[in-house]
This record gives sequence, structure tokens and C-alpha cells, in this order.
Amino acid sequence: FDLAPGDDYRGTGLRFPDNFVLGSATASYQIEGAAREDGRGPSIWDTFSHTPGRVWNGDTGDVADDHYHRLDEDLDLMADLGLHAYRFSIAWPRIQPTGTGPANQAGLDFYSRLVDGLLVRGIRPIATLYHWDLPQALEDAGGWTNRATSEAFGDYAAIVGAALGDRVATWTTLNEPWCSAYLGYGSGAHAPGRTEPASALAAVHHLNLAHGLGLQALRSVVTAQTEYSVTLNLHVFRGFGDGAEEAVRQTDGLANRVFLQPMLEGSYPADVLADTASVTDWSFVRDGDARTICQPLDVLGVNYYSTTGVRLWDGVSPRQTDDGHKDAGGSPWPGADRVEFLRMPGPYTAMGWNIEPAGLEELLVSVSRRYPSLPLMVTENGAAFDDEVVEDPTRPTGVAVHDDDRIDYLRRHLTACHRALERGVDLRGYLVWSLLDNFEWGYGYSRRFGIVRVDYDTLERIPKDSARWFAELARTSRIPAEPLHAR
Ligand code: PNW
Repeated sequence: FDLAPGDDYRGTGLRFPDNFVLGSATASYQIEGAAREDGRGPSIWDTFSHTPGRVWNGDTGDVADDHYHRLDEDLDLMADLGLHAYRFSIAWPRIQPTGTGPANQAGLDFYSRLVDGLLVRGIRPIATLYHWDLPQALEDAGGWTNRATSEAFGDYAAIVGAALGDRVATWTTLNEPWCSAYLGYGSGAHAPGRTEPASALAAVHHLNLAHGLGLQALRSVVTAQTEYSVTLNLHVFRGFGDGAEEAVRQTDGLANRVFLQPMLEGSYPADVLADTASVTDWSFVRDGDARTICQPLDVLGVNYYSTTGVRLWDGVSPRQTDDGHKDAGGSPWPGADRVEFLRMPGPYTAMGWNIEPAGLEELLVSVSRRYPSLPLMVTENGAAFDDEVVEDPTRPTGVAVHDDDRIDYLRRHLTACHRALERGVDLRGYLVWSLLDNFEWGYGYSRRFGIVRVDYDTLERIPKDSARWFAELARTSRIPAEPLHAR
């Protein structure tokens, strides 16, 4: 694909610093399978995916990539690719089947084997405590609308920290609380599938609080010298028309500042509280919460895929709502009733998300200008495309997967990272989403983000051309030339 003229992000040969971390990321529910084994309790994603009509084709994570049973094979794959780091998440319902109470040793053992397997292969373990698989029992008691869930998260963090805290290199509390709150409780596109604007904002706060309580708990039990972080999917907004600034202010408040400001400055943005006053009075925020949420962070994880176009609705024309999210009935933007979401110019990935590497560079620069002493890491970036699968007897698997468009996407976004480094951003690394094709939430298995293909009939792993390309990147710390198969 080609971007607009002048938009040159083909940084072939650019070199990253020696300590720049190049790795990949996954999440528990998306790859593990073994949904009912070794004492794992049900999560909201089990319930959601087993509810007809919620996920494409009725797909579930019951088997997924069967990573739970193929751990050693997948660890060897990571070693073959030369990954410097691997970001994974821990399934809360494997550790506490109902979200509270004593630890399930079999669950801890699985992650302990994973961490040990990474360390013997020289791969840094980056562990996320919560990548959306909330124990169903906690949802039954209100889920993220209930303060008790934040408190339970602190207990869970203490259990996992005590078990793995001698070996994990980086702890991440939450992955993308924006998705958990607004897609889970606002739009209904994600589990638990609720469409309640006030609940979405209560969820925002209780996720923020869980982050703070989780960090406090981790720091009280972890013994090793480690880093503490959180991963946010910060949005890059493009404003259009009269009132562009106002549309950006409102959406930036809901998507970015409502997480960044409490976590890094210890307060909620007053304009967001005012914008959402007709939705909720925020009485779930108690004295002292903002200070609890604001715990020291060693690195901020940033997930970036695309940009979002907004403008103020004129109140007359048909309302535009294409914000790139699956339409599940509710709005993921509580209180932003006057904002329209515009389909941005292409090119697009198979998610329908527009490709704009400049957005990543701008995002990294703007966050680091706002928080100059805070190191950043790109904890997810990548793309779904329709991969071309061809027989190729020269490959170990007998099959080659040509995905030049994914290589091109990665090249351009890595170039954006390099430009951010040149502009003084303290960027520590880049993790590609994802190691494997996997359960893409509401889209089931219909969207493939992996640099390694998974054959869902045989569960065989087949490295795509992008995996070979990424391995070359990880080996040399240089952005490789053309797709390697073309040479
Ligand atoms: C992130 N949206 O999810 C997640 O962290 C991954 O688990 C996921 O597979 C990946 O990005 C690709 O989607 C998102 O609707 C899901 O804007 C949805 C949205 C953004 C991120």
C-alpha cells in the first residue's frame, strides 16, 4: 500500500539503540484455550463468547491456540525468532477461580513454567495482570462498576507478585482500561456486553483504582528489582470542521486524560467531570482515591494501531459514528453526544482501521513532552491482513505465508518509533501484536494479527514472512530491507 505523498516512513536500515527491546505480545484468553482445566474458573469472556450473537461465527476461546498445552513449543518459537522480550497476560480465573479467596496452585504453576521458560531462553518476561478476563463471579457482583472488584484486584496482584515476583522483569497492572470500561460497559462490543453509560464511567474509576491498589500490592511483595507499568491505548484524534478543537478536547478527555491524569498527576480532569455530569455525578470517587491511583511508574506502555477522526455534529445531517469499533448498540463515548466519528482516509487493515504511522510518532512525542521523566514502551502495534498462504517445499512447514502488507505496516511504525527516538523521546522498546494469530475478541478467529500463522484445524504454527523479517530486526536491531523472501 502507499501512504500520502511525502509520508515517507520506509526507514530501511535505521538502527535502534543496543538496549532497545524488540519483542512480541499476546494475552491469556486470546491464545491459551484449556478454558476448563486445572481449576480455572469462568471469566466474563467465556460467558460472552458462549452467548449467541456476541462473537463472530460463535467463536470462543475454549481452545484458541491451545497455548496452554503447547507452552514449550511456543517458547522455542520465541527463541527461534530471537525475541528480546515477551509480553503475556495472566488469567485471573486461573489464579482465583471466583476472583477472591485462596490461590489455585495449578494456575500459578503454569505461569511459573512460562516465566522460567522465558528466562532460560534469555527472553524478558513482561507480565500483565489484567487483559480483560475478569472472573465471572466478580461480574455477577457488579464487575468493574463495583469498588469491591478493585479491592479484589489488589489481593490478586499480591498473590501473583508473591509467586512470580522474584523473576518477572516488568509488571503491568492493566491492559487498555479504555476497552474494559467503554467497550465492556458502554458500547457492549466486549464482555460483559453492557450498554450503560454511567456504568462505563464507574468502570473507568474502578479500573484506575485497581491499578493503584495493584501497584501498592505488588510493591509490598515483590522481591526482585523490577519495573512497574500500565498499558493504555492512547487515542490520536484528528479534528475536522468548525469545533474541531472542542471535539478533540472532549474525546481526548474521555480516552486519554481520564486515565493519564489520575495515574500520573493524582487528579481527575475537571473538564471530563463537567462533560459527563449529565451521565454520572462521579460519587463513586472517594476521598483519597486519586492519591491511591497515582503510584510511581517506571514505564508507560502505549498501544497504537490507528487514528480517530472527530468533528462536532451540526445537529441536522445524518450523524456519523464510524469510530472503527464494532457496533454493538451502545456508545463507547459517554457524554460526548455532540461528537461525530469520521471514517479516516485509507489505506486500511483488515480491521478497517486506517494506517497512519505519523500518528504513532506524534503520540510518543506528545506524551513524552507532557511527562518528560516517564519512559515509554510501545507494548502493542501490528495489523490484521488477509494473508496469502502458498505451498512451499523449501519451508520447514511446507507452507509459506506471504504478508508483505504486514511487513510494510511494521516497517513504517518502527520508523515512526525511530523518529520519536531522534526527537528525544525516552522510548525503551517495541512489542509487535501479536506473536500468534489468535482470538480477536468480538471478531473471533476471522482477523489474524500474528507474525506466526496458526492453522486452526491442526493448530500448527507457521511463521509468516513477517516473522522472518522481525527475527532479522531483533537480531540486528536494524529495520531490515525489502521483504526477505523477495531477495
Ligand atoms: C487491543 N478498538 O485491543 C488489545 O490489547 C488486544 O488484545 C487486541 O487483540 C489488539 O488490540 C487488536 O485489536 C483493542 O476497538 C480492541 O479500538 C479494540 C480496540 C482497540 C484495541
